[in-house]
Amino acid sequence: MPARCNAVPSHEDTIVAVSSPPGRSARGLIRVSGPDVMAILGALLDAPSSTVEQLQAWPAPGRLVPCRVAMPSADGSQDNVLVLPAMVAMFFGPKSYTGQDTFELQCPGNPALLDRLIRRVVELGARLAEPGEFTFRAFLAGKLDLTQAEGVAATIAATNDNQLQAAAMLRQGQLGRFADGLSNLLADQLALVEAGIDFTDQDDVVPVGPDALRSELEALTGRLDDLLAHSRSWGVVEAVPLVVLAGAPSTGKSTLFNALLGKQRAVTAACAHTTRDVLTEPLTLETPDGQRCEVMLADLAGLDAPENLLSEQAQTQARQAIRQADAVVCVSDQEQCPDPSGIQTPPGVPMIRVRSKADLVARNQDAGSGGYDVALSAVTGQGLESLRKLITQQVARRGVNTSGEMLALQPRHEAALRGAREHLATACQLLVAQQGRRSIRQVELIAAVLRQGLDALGSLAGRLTPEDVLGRVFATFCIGK
Ligand SMILES: Nc1nc2c(ncn2[C@@H]2O[C@H](COP(=O)(O)OP(=O)(O)OP(=O)(O)O)[C@@H](O)[C@H]2O)c(=O)[nH]1
Ligand SMILES: [Mg+2]
Repeated sequence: MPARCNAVPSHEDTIVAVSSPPGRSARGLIRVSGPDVMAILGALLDAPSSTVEQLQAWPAPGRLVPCRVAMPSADGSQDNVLVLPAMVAMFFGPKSYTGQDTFELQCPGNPALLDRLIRRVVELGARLAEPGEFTFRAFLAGKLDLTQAEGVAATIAATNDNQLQAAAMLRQGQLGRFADGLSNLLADQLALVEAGIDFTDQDDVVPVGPDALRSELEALTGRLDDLLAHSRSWGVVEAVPLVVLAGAPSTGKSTLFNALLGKQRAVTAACAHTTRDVLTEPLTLETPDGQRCEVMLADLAGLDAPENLLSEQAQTQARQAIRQADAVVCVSDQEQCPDPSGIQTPPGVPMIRVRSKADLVARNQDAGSGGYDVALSAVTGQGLESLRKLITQQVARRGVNTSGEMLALQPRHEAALRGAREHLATACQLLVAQQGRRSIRQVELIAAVLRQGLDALGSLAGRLTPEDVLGRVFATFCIGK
Protein backbone atom coordinates (compact mmCIF):
# COMPACT_ATOMS: atom_id res chain seq x y z
CA MET A 1 0.00 0.00 0.00
CA PRO A 2 1.66 3.24 -1.02
CA ALA A 3 2.20 5.96 1.56
CA ARG A 4 -0.14 8.93 1.38
CA CYS A 5 0.94 12.47 0.48
CA ASN A 6 -0.52 14.56 3.30
CA ALA A 7 0.62 17.99 2.22
CA VAL A 8 1.42 18.93 -1.35
CA PRO A 9 5.25 19.02 -1.30
CA SER A 10 7.31 21.83 -2.79
CA HIS A 11 8.17 21.35 -6.43
CA GLU A 12 11.15 23.66 -6.04
CA ASP A 13 13.12 20.79 -4.48
CA THR A 14 15.14 18.34 -6.52
CA ILE A 15 13.71 14.87 -5.94
CA VAL A 16 15.16 11.39 -6.33
CA ALA A 17 13.67 7.89 -6.31
CA VAL A 18 14.35 4.40 -7.52
CA SER A 19 12.03 3.93 -10.49
CA SER A 20 12.67 0.23 -11.10
CA PRO A 21 10.67 -2.46 -9.22
CA PRO A 22 11.95 -3.56 -5.80
CA GLY A 23 14.36 -6.50 -5.62
CA ARG A 24 17.28 -7.64 -7.76
CA SER A 25 17.16 -7.16 -11.53
CA ALA A 26 19.53 -6.82 -14.45
CA ARG A 27 19.03 -3.06 -14.48
CA GLY A 28 18.06 -0.62 -11.78
CA LEU A 29 16.81 2.87 -12.56
CA ILE A 30 17.18 6.04 -10.53
CA ARG A 31 15.29 9.15 -11.51
CA VAL A 32 16.23 12.66 -10.37
CA SER A 33 14.25 15.79 -11.26
CA GLY A 34 14.34 19.44 -10.24
CA PRO A 35 16.37 22.63 -10.46
CA ASP A 36 19.65 21.14 -9.09
CA VAL A 37 19.83 18.20 -11.48
CA MET A 38 22.83 19.50 -13.47
CA ALA A 39 24.90 20.23 -10.38
CA ILE A 40 24.05 16.87 -8.83
CA LEU A 41 24.86 14.94 -11.99
CA GLY A 42 28.12 16.87 -12.38
CA ALA A 43 29.17 15.92 -8.84
CA LEU A 44 27.99 12.32 -9.22
CA LEU A 45 29.89 11.47 -12.39
CA ASP A 46 33.50 10.38 -12.23
CA ALA A 47 36.02 12.76 -13.84
CA PRO A 48 36.67 13.62 -16.60
CA SER A 49 33.01 13.56 -17.70
CA SER A 50 31.88 15.49 -14.66
CA THR A 51 31.96 19.07 -15.74
CA VAL A 52 28.68 20.87 -15.98
CA GLU A 53 29.75 22.38 -19.33
CA GLN A 54 30.02 18.90 -20.78
CA LEU A 55 26.61 18.05 -19.41
CA GLN A 56 25.12 21.09 -21.03
CA ALA A 57 26.48 19.94 -24.37
CA TRP A 58 24.64 16.65 -23.87
CA PRO A 59 24.27 14.68 -27.15
CA ALA A 60 20.49 14.40 -27.30
CA PRO A 61 17.70 14.45 -24.75
CA GLY A 62 16.68 10.96 -23.73
CA ARG A 63 19.69 9.27 -25.34
CA LEU A 64 21.48 6.82 -23.05
CA VAL A 65 25.15 7.71 -22.63
CA PRO A 66 27.70 5.44 -20.92
CA CYS A 67 29.26 7.04 -17.87
CA ARG A 68 30.99 6.24 -14.57
CA VAL A 69 29.46 7.16 -11.24
CA ALA A 70 31.76 7.84 -8.30
CA MET A 71 30.53 7.19 -4.78
CA PRO A 72 32.85 8.03 -1.88
CA SER A 73 32.77 5.71 1.14
CA ALA A 74 30.48 6.49 4.08
CA ASP A 75 33.34 8.22 5.99
CA GLY A 76 33.92 10.51 3.01
CA SER A 77 37.51 9.34 2.45
CA GLN A 78 38.79 9.51 -1.10
CA ASP A 79 40.70 6.21 -0.70
CA ASN A 80 37.67 4.05 -0.89
CA VAL A 81 35.65 5.53 -3.76
CA LEU A 82 33.32 3.10 -5.49
CA VAL A 83 33.30 3.70 -9.24
CA LEU A 84 30.37 2.22 -11.03
CA PRO A 85 29.77 1.85 -14.79
CA ALA A 86 26.31 3.21 -15.62
CA MET A 87 24.19 4.69 -18.38
CA VAL A 88 22.63 8.10 -18.03
CA ALA A 89 19.93 9.91 -20.00
CA MET A 90 19.17 13.64 -19.66
CA PHE A 91 15.74 15.14 -20.25
CA PHE A 92 15.73 18.92 -20.33
CA GLY A 93 12.81 20.98 -19.05
CA PRO A 94 10.28 22.06 -20.13
CA LYS A 95 10.10 19.13 -22.57
CA SER A 96 10.76 16.46 -19.94
CA TYR A 97 8.03 14.35 -18.24
CA THR A 98 8.05 16.55 -15.14
CA GLY A 99 8.62 19.78 -17.06
CA GLN A 100 11.92 20.19 -15.14
CA ASP A 101 15.48 19.04 -15.88
CA THR A 102 15.61 15.32 -15.16
CA PHE A 103 18.19 12.58 -15.42
CA GLU A 104 17.73 8.83 -15.31
CA LEU A 105 20.62 6.64 -14.30
CA GLN A 106 20.72 2.95 -15.15
CA CYS A 107 23.04 0.71 -13.18
CA PRO A 108 23.08 -2.95 -12.08
CA GLY A 109 19.80 -3.62 -10.26
CA ASN A 110 21.25 -4.44 -6.86
CA PRO A 111 19.09 -3.04 -4.01
CA ALA A 112 22.11 -2.24 -1.79
CA LEU A 113 23.81 -0.41 -4.66
CA LEU A 114 20.66 1.54 -5.55
CA ASP A 115 20.26 2.44 -1.89
CA ARG A 116 23.81 3.78 -1.75
CA LEU A 117 23.28 5.75 -4.95
CA ILE A 118 20.10 7.30 -3.58
CA ARG A 119 21.92 8.28 -0.37
CA ARG A 120 24.67 9.87 -2.47
CA VAL A 121 22.17 11.89 -4.52
CA VAL A 122 20.50 13.02 -1.28
CA GLU A 123 23.93 14.06 0.09
CA LEU A 124 24.33 16.13 -3.06
CA GLY A 125 21.14 18.07 -2.31
CA ALA A 126 18.10 16.11 -3.50
CA ARG A 127 15.33 14.81 -1.27
CA LEU A 128 13.43 11.52 -1.50
CA ALA A 129 10.37 11.78 -3.75
CA GLU A 130 6.87 11.24 -2.40
CA PRO A 131 4.68 8.60 -4.11
CA GLY A 132 3.58 9.91 -7.51
CA GLU A 133 5.59 13.12 -7.15
CA PHE A 134 7.18 12.93 -10.62
CA THR A 135 3.72 12.66 -12.18
CA PHE A 136 2.42 15.38 -9.84
CA ARG A 137 5.09 17.67 -11.27
CA ALA A 138 3.99 16.70 -14.77
CA PHE A 139 0.44 17.67 -13.74
CA LEU A 140 1.63 20.99 -12.28
CA ALA A 141 3.58 21.67 -15.48
CA GLY A 142 0.36 21.16 -17.47
CA LYS A 143 1.77 18.06 -19.21
CA LEU A 144 -1.26 15.99 -18.29
CA ASP A 145 -4.59 16.53 -16.61
CA LEU A 146 -5.70 14.73 -13.47
CA THR A 147 -7.53 11.96 -15.33
CA GLN A 148 -4.38 11.26 -17.38
CA ALA A 149 -2.31 11.16 -14.18
CA GLU A 150 -4.82 8.64 -12.82
CA GLY A 151 -4.33 6.69 -16.05
CA VAL A 152 -0.57 6.52 -15.34
CA ALA A 153 -1.25 5.19 -11.80
CA ALA A 154 -3.81 2.72 -13.15
CA THR A 155 -1.34 1.49 -15.80
CA ILE A 156 1.25 0.76 -13.11
CA ALA A 157 -1.32 -1.00 -10.93
CA ALA A 158 -2.94 -2.98 -13.78
CA THR A 159 -2.86 -6.74 -13.43
CA ASN A 160 -4.83 -7.74 -16.52
CA ASP A 161 -5.54 -6.66 -20.09
CA ASN A 162 -8.91 -5.08 -19.27
CA GLN A 163 -7.32 -2.82 -16.70
CA LEU A 164 -4.48 -1.92 -19.07
CA GLN A 165 -6.96 -0.98 -21.78
CA ALA A 166 -9.09 1.10 -19.39
CA ALA A 167 -5.96 2.81 -18.04
CA ALA A 168 -4.78 3.59 -21.60
CA MET A 169 -8.05 5.38 -22.34
CA LEU A 170 -7.57 7.57 -19.26
CA ARG A 171 -3.91 8.19 -20.08
CA GLN A 172 -4.81 9.24 -23.62
CA GLY A 173 -7.05 11.90 -22.07
CA GLN A 174 -10.42 10.77 -23.45
CA LEU A 175 -12.29 11.62 -20.26
CA GLY A 176 -10.37 14.87 -19.74
CA ARG A 177 -11.17 15.97 -23.31
CA PHE A 178 -14.86 15.17 -22.83
CA ALA A 179 -14.95 17.20 -19.59
CA ASP A 180 -13.09 20.11 -21.23
CA GLY A 181 -15.46 20.19 -24.22
CA LEU A 182 -18.51 20.14 -21.99
CA SER A 183 -17.00 22.74 -19.63
CA ASN A 184 -16.46 25.12 -22.56
CA LEU A 185 -20.06 24.77 -23.73
CA LEU A 186 -21.38 25.23 -20.20
CA ALA A 187 -19.10 28.23 -19.63
CA ASP A 188 -20.60 29.82 -22.79
CA GLN A 189 -24.10 29.41 -21.34
CA LEU A 190 -23.00 30.71 -17.95
CA ALA A 191 -21.49 33.78 -19.63
CA LEU A 192 -24.83 34.47 -21.34
CA VAL A 193 -26.67 34.12 -18.01
CA GLU A 194 -24.19 36.37 -16.22
CA ALA A 195 -24.53 38.94 -18.98
CA GLY A 196 -28.13 39.21 -17.85
CA ILE A 197 -26.96 40.02 -14.30
CA ASP A 198 -24.11 42.41 -15.03
CA PHE A 199 -25.11 44.29 -18.15
CA THR A 200 -28.90 44.57 -18.00
CA ASP A 201 -28.66 48.34 -18.48
CA GLN A 202 -26.73 48.06 -21.76
CA ASP A 203 -28.75 47.93 -24.95
CA ASP A 204 -26.27 45.87 -26.99
CA VAL A 205 -26.25 42.97 -24.53
CA VAL A 206 -29.08 40.53 -25.20
CA PRO A 207 -29.43 38.15 -22.25
CA VAL A 208 -30.43 34.56 -22.98
CA GLY A 209 -34.08 33.61 -22.51
CA PRO A 210 -35.23 30.69 -20.29
CA ASP A 211 -36.34 28.42 -23.17
CA ALA A 212 -33.15 28.83 -25.20
CA LEU A 213 -31.01 28.23 -22.10
CA ARG A 214 -32.99 25.17 -21.09
CA SER A 215 -32.68 23.60 -24.51
CA GLU A 216 -28.87 24.12 -24.43
CA LEU A 217 -28.63 22.71 -20.90
CA GLU A 218 -30.76 19.71 -21.85
CA ALA A 219 -28.41 19.00 -24.75
CA LEU A 220 -25.45 19.07 -22.34
CA THR A 221 -27.32 16.78 -19.91
CA GLY A 222 -27.93 14.41 -22.82
CA ARG A 223 -24.20 14.26 -23.54
CA LEU A 224 -23.48 13.48 -19.89
CA ASP A 225 -26.15 10.75 -19.87
CA ASP A 226 -24.68 9.30 -23.01
CA LEU A 227 -21.19 9.11 -21.52
CA LEU A 228 -22.48 7.57 -18.27
CA ALA A 229 -24.56 5.03 -20.21
CA HIS A 230 -21.56 4.02 -22.32
CA SER A 231 -19.13 3.74 -19.44
CA ARG A 232 -18.58 1.09 -16.85
CA SER A 233 -17.42 1.28 -13.29
CA TRP A 234 -13.76 0.77 -12.58
CA GLY A 235 -14.72 -1.95 -10.09
CA VAL A 236 -16.11 -4.05 -12.95
CA VAL A 237 -12.85 -3.69 -14.85
CA GLU A 238 -10.79 -4.57 -11.80
CA ALA A 239 -12.81 -7.69 -11.12
CA VAL A 240 -11.54 -10.54 -13.24
CA PRO A 241 -14.51 -12.87 -13.84
CA LEU A 242 -14.46 -15.94 -11.64
CA VAL A 243 -15.15 -19.25 -13.39
CA VAL A 244 -15.51 -22.24 -11.05
CA LEU A 245 -15.29 -25.99 -11.76
CA ALA A 246 -18.00 -27.65 -9.68
CA GLY A 247 -19.42 -31.16 -9.46
CA ALA A 248 -19.43 -34.43 -7.53
CA PRO A 249 -16.13 -35.87 -6.21
CA SER A 250 -13.77 -37.65 -8.64
CA THR A 251 -15.53 -36.35 -11.75
CA GLY A 252 -12.20 -35.00 -13.05
CA LYS A 253 -12.42 -31.32 -12.02
CA SER A 254 -8.80 -31.00 -10.92
CA THR A 255 -7.53 -32.89 -13.99
CA LEU A 256 -9.57 -30.50 -16.16
CA PHE A 257 -8.25 -27.52 -14.15
CA ASN A 258 -4.66 -28.63 -14.88
CA ALA A 259 -5.43 -29.31 -18.55
CA LEU A 260 -6.96 -25.84 -19.07
CA LEU A 261 -4.00 -24.17 -17.33
CA GLY A 262 -1.45 -26.31 -19.14
CA LYS A 263 0.38 -27.13 -15.89
CA GLN A 264 0.10 -29.48 -12.91
CA ARG A 265 -1.34 -27.02 -10.41
CA ALA A 266 -3.79 -29.28 -8.54
CA VAL A 267 -3.22 -32.72 -7.02
CA THR A 268 -5.38 -35.38 -8.69
CA ALA A 269 -6.11 -38.94 -7.54
CA ALA A 270 -8.54 -41.76 -8.19
CA CYS A 271 -9.95 -41.48 -4.66
CA ALA A 272 -12.79 -39.07 -3.83
CA HIS A 273 -12.28 -35.80 -1.88
CA THR A 274 -8.76 -35.17 -3.15
CA THR A 275 -9.30 -31.42 -3.42
CA ARG A 276 -9.96 -29.67 -0.11
CA ASP A 277 -9.22 -26.00 -0.76
CA VAL A 278 -10.38 -23.53 -3.39
CA LEU A 279 -7.49 -23.32 -5.86
CA THR A 280 -7.46 -20.27 -8.15
CA GLU A 281 -5.28 -19.48 -11.15
CA PRO A 282 -5.56 -16.82 -13.90
CA LEU A 283 -6.43 -18.22 -17.32
CA THR A 284 -6.17 -16.27 -20.56
CA LEU A 285 -8.68 -17.10 -23.28
CA GLU A 286 -9.27 -15.56 -26.67
CA THR A 287 -12.51 -14.10 -28.01
CA PRO A 288 -13.53 -14.94 -31.62
CA ASP A 289 -12.33 -11.47 -32.74
CA GLY A 290 -8.87 -12.15 -31.33
CA GLN A 291 -9.16 -10.14 -28.07
CA ARG A 292 -7.61 -11.52 -24.91
CA CYS A 293 -10.13 -12.44 -22.23
CA GLU A 294 -8.81 -13.12 -18.76
CA VAL A 295 -10.68 -15.12 -16.15
CA MET A 296 -9.85 -16.48 -12.72
CA LEU A 297 -10.35 -20.25 -12.85
CA ALA A 298 -11.15 -22.02 -9.59
CA ASP A 299 -10.98 -25.74 -8.77
CA LEU A 300 -13.27 -26.75 -5.91
CA ALA A 301 -13.80 -29.67 -3.58
CA GLY A 302 -16.29 -32.24 -4.90
CA LEU A 303 -19.86 -31.69 -3.71
CA ASP A 304 -21.76 -34.53 -2.02
CA ALA A 305 -23.05 -35.36 1.46
CA PRO A 306 -20.08 -34.40 3.68
CA GLU A 307 -18.70 -37.34 5.66
CA ASN A 308 -16.71 -35.48 8.27
CA LEU A 309 -15.85 -32.02 9.53
CA LEU A 310 -12.98 -31.64 7.06
CA SER A 311 -15.05 -32.37 3.99
CA GLU A 312 -17.87 -30.23 5.41
CA GLN A 313 -15.50 -27.26 5.65
CA ALA A 314 -14.14 -27.95 2.15
CA GLN A 315 -17.67 -27.99 0.75
CA THR A 316 -18.67 -24.82 2.60
CA GLN A 317 -15.72 -23.06 0.92
CA ALA A 318 -16.67 -24.55 -2.46
CA ARG A 319 -20.27 -23.36 -2.14
CA GLN A 320 -19.08 -19.89 -1.16
CA ALA A 321 -16.95 -19.76 -4.33
CA ILE A 322 -19.97 -20.86 -6.41
CA ARG A 323 -22.01 -18.00 -4.93
CA GLN A 324 -19.33 -15.52 -6.08
CA ALA A 325 -18.86 -17.06 -9.53
CA ASP A 326 -19.51 -15.28 -12.83
CA ALA A 327 -19.82 -18.64 -14.61
CA VAL A 328 -20.08 -22.21 -13.29
CA VAL A 329 -18.70 -25.20 -15.16
CA CYS A 330 -20.64 -28.25 -13.89
CA VAL A 331 -18.51 -31.35 -14.36
CA SER A 332 -19.94 -34.88 -14.39
CA ASP A 333 -18.73 -38.23 -15.72
CA GLN A 334 -22.22 -39.79 -15.81
CA GLU A 335 -24.03 -40.72 -19.00
CA GLN A 336 -26.90 -38.38 -18.16
CA CYS A 337 -26.19 -34.86 -16.93
CA PRO A 338 -27.26 -34.81 -13.28
CA ASP A 339 -29.80 -32.26 -12.07
CA PRO A 340 -27.63 -29.11 -11.70
CA SER A 341 -29.89 -27.71 -8.97
CA GLY A 342 -27.67 -29.52 -6.45
CA ILE A 343 -24.89 -27.07 -7.32
CA GLN A 344 -27.07 -24.09 -6.31
CA THR A 345 -25.79 -21.66 -8.93
CA PRO A 346 -26.90 -18.09 -8.15
CA PRO A 347 -29.74 -16.85 -10.39
CA GLY A 348 -28.59 -15.39 -13.70
CA VAL A 349 -25.13 -16.92 -13.49
CA PRO A 350 -24.43 -18.95 -16.65
CA MET A 351 -23.81 -22.66 -16.30
CA ILE A 352 -21.84 -24.85 -18.71
CA ARG A 353 -22.59 -28.59 -18.42
CA VAL A 354 -19.51 -30.66 -19.12
CA ARG A 355 -19.27 -34.41 -19.55
CA SER A 356 -15.80 -35.37 -18.43
CA LYS A 357 -13.67 -38.45 -19.26
CA ALA A 358 -15.11 -38.70 -22.78
CA ASP A 359 -12.15 -40.96 -23.71
CA LEU A 360 -13.72 -43.68 -21.55
CA VAL A 361 -17.01 -43.59 -23.45
CA ALA A 362 -17.43 -46.62 -25.72
CA ARG A 363 -16.93 -45.82 -29.40
CA ASN A 364 -20.50 -46.69 -30.29
CA GLN A 365 -21.90 -44.23 -27.72
CA ASP A 366 -22.35 -40.51 -28.20
CA ALA A 367 -20.56 -38.67 -25.38
CA GLY A 368 -22.25 -35.41 -26.46
CA SER A 369 -25.78 -36.57 -25.66
CA GLY A 370 -27.28 -36.72 -22.17
CA GLY A 371 -28.09 -33.02 -21.86
CA TYR A 372 -24.46 -31.79 -21.82
CA ASP A 373 -23.12 -28.67 -23.55
CA VAL A 374 -19.79 -30.31 -24.28
CA ALA A 375 -18.09 -33.66 -23.86
CA LEU A 376 -14.36 -33.60 -23.22
CA SER A 377 -11.38 -35.55 -22.07
CA ALA A 378 -8.69 -33.86 -20.02
CA VAL A 379 -6.44 -36.82 -20.91
CA THR A 380 -6.68 -36.64 -24.73
CA GLY A 381 -7.53 -32.93 -24.93
CA GLN A 382 -10.72 -33.66 -26.92
CA GLY A 383 -13.39 -30.98 -26.36
CA LEU A 384 -11.12 -28.61 -24.40
CA GLU A 385 -11.17 -25.99 -27.15
CA SER A 386 -14.99 -26.10 -27.23
CA LEU A 387 -15.07 -25.54 -23.47
CA ARG A 388 -12.68 -22.56 -23.79
CA LYS A 389 -15.01 -21.05 -26.42
CA LEU A 390 -18.09 -21.61 -24.24
CA ILE A 391 -16.44 -19.94 -21.23
CA THR A 392 -15.37 -16.95 -23.35
CA GLN A 393 -18.88 -16.59 -24.76
CA GLN A 394 -20.50 -16.67 -21.34
CA VAL A 395 -18.05 -14.25 -19.76
CA ALA A 396 -18.30 -11.82 -22.69
CA ARG A 397 -22.10 -12.03 -22.52
CA ARG A 398 -21.95 -10.80 -18.95
CA GLY A 399 -20.29 -7.66 -20.33
CA VAL A 400 -17.10 -7.87 -18.33
CA ASN A 401 -14.83 -7.03 -21.25
CA THR A 402 -13.76 -3.43 -21.84
CA SER A 403 -13.25 -3.83 -25.56
CA GLY A 404 -14.44 -1.06 -27.84
CA GLU A 405 -14.64 2.59 -26.94
CA MET A 406 -16.17 2.21 -23.49
CA LEU A 407 -14.60 4.34 -20.80
CA ALA A 408 -14.05 2.91 -17.35
CA LEU A 409 -14.83 5.44 -14.64
CA GLN A 410 -13.23 5.54 -11.23
CA PRO A 411 -15.54 6.48 -8.32
CA ARG A 412 -14.17 10.07 -8.34
CA HIS A 413 -15.05 10.45 -12.03
CA GLU A 414 -18.55 9.04 -11.60
CA ALA A 415 -19.20 11.34 -8.64
CA ALA A 416 -18.04 14.42 -10.61
CA LEU A 417 -20.07 13.52 -13.72
CA ARG A 418 -23.20 12.74 -11.70
CA GLY A 419 -22.67 15.92 -9.67
CA ALA A 420 -22.44 18.00 -12.86
CA ARG A 421 -25.55 16.29 -14.20
CA GLU A 422 -27.49 17.03 -11.03
CA HIS A 423 -26.62 20.74 -11.18
CA LEU A 424 -27.70 20.92 -14.83
CA ALA A 425 -30.96 19.16 -13.95
CA THR A 426 -31.58 21.63 -11.09
CA ALA A 427 -31.06 24.55 -13.45
CA CYS A 428 -33.43 22.99 -16.01
CA GLN A 429 -36.11 22.53 -13.32
CA LEU A 430 -35.88 26.19 -12.37
CA LEU A 431 -36.24 27.12 -16.05
CA VAL A 432 -39.27 24.87 -16.73
CA ALA A 433 -41.37 27.11 -14.50
CA GLN A 434 -40.35 30.12 -16.62
CA GLN A 435 -41.42 28.73 -19.98
CA GLY A 436 -42.41 31.41 -22.52
CA ARG A 437 -40.90 34.31 -20.58
CA ARG A 438 -38.57 36.74 -22.36
CA SER A 439 -35.95 36.97 -19.65
CA ILE A 440 -34.78 34.70 -16.86
CA ARG A 441 -36.06 35.11 -13.31
CA GLN A 442 -33.86 34.06 -10.34
CA VAL A 443 -30.92 34.71 -12.62
CA GLU A 444 -28.37 34.79 -9.75
CA LEU A 445 -29.56 31.44 -8.46
CA ILE A 446 -29.35 29.85 -11.93
CA ALA A 447 -25.88 31.29 -12.47
CA ALA A 448 -24.76 29.84 -9.11
CA VAL A 449 -26.10 26.39 -9.99
CA LEU A 450 -24.36 26.47 -13.40
CA ARG A 451 -21.11 27.55 -11.71
CA GLN A 452 -21.39 24.48 -9.43
CA GLY A 453 -21.86 22.29 -12.51
CA LEU A 454 -18.79 23.87 -14.06
CA ASP A 455 -16.80 23.26 -10.86
CA ALA A 456 -17.81 19.58 -10.90
CA LEU A 457 -16.62 19.21 -14.51
CA GLY A 458 -13.44 21.19 -13.76
CA SER A 459 -12.65 18.86 -10.88
CA LEU A 460 -12.45 15.93 -13.30
CA ALA A 461 -9.39 17.25 -15.08
CA GLY A 462 -8.05 18.65 -11.80
CA ARG A 463 -8.54 22.30 -12.65
CA LEU A 464 -10.64 23.13 -9.61
CA THR A 465 -9.67 20.23 -7.43
CA PRO A 466 -8.95 21.05 -3.82
CA GLU A 467 -5.54 19.99 -2.58
CA ASP A 468 -6.81 17.08 -0.50
CA VAL A 469 -8.27 15.47 -3.64
CA LEU A 470 -4.97 15.98 -5.45
CA GLY A 471 -3.18 14.38 -2.51
CA ARG A 472 -5.49 11.37 -2.68
CA VAL A 473 -4.99 10.87 -6.41
CA PHE A 474 -1.18 11.05 -6.29
CA ALA A 475 -0.97 8.97 -3.12
CA THR A 476 -2.17 5.97 -5.14
CA PHE A 477 1.12 6.03 -7.07
CA CYS A 478 4.25 4.11 -6.24
CA ILE A 479 7.40 6.03 -5.38
CA GLY A 480 9.52 6.74 -8.45
CA LYS A 481 6.67 7.59 -10.82
N1 LIG B 1 -9.60 -41.50 -18.45
C1 LIG B 1 -9.73 -40.33 -17.87
N2 LIG B 1 -9.55 -40.21 -16.56
C2 LIG B 1 -9.70 -38.99 -15.97
C3 LIG B 1 -10.01 -37.86 -16.73
N3 LIG B 1 -10.09 -36.81 -15.90
C4 LIG B 1 -9.82 -37.28 -14.68
N4 LIG B 1 -9.60 -38.60 -14.70
C5 LIG B 1 -9.29 -39.47 -13.57
O1 LIG B 1 -10.33 -39.35 -12.62
C6 LIG B 1 -9.81 -39.42 -11.29
C7 LIG B 1 -10.29 -38.22 -10.49
O2 LIG B 1 -9.72 -37.05 -11.06
P1 LIG B 1 -9.64 -35.69 -10.29
O3 LIG B 1 -9.24 -34.68 -11.31
O4 LIG B 1 -8.80 -35.82 -9.10
O5 LIG B 1 -11.14 -35.51 -9.89
P2 LIG B 1 -11.79 -34.35 -8.99
O6 LIG B 1 -13.13 -34.10 -9.55
O7 LIG B 1 -10.87 -33.20 -8.89
O8 LIG B 1 -11.92 -35.08 -7.60
P3 LIG B 1 -12.13 -34.41 -6.13
O9 LIG B 1 -11.11 -33.35 -5.97
O10 LIG B 1 -11.89 -35.56 -5.23
O11 LIG B 1 -13.51 -33.95 -6.09
C8 LIG B 1 -8.30 -39.48 -11.44
O12 LIG B 1 -7.88 -40.82 -11.33
C9 LIG B 1 -8.05 -38.97 -12.84
O13 LIG B 1 -6.90 -39.51 -13.43
C10 LIG B 1 -10.19 -38.01 -18.14
O14 LIG B 1 -10.49 -37.08 -18.90
N5 LIG B 1 -10.04 -39.27 -18.66
MG1 LIG C 1 -10.06 -32.30 -7.30
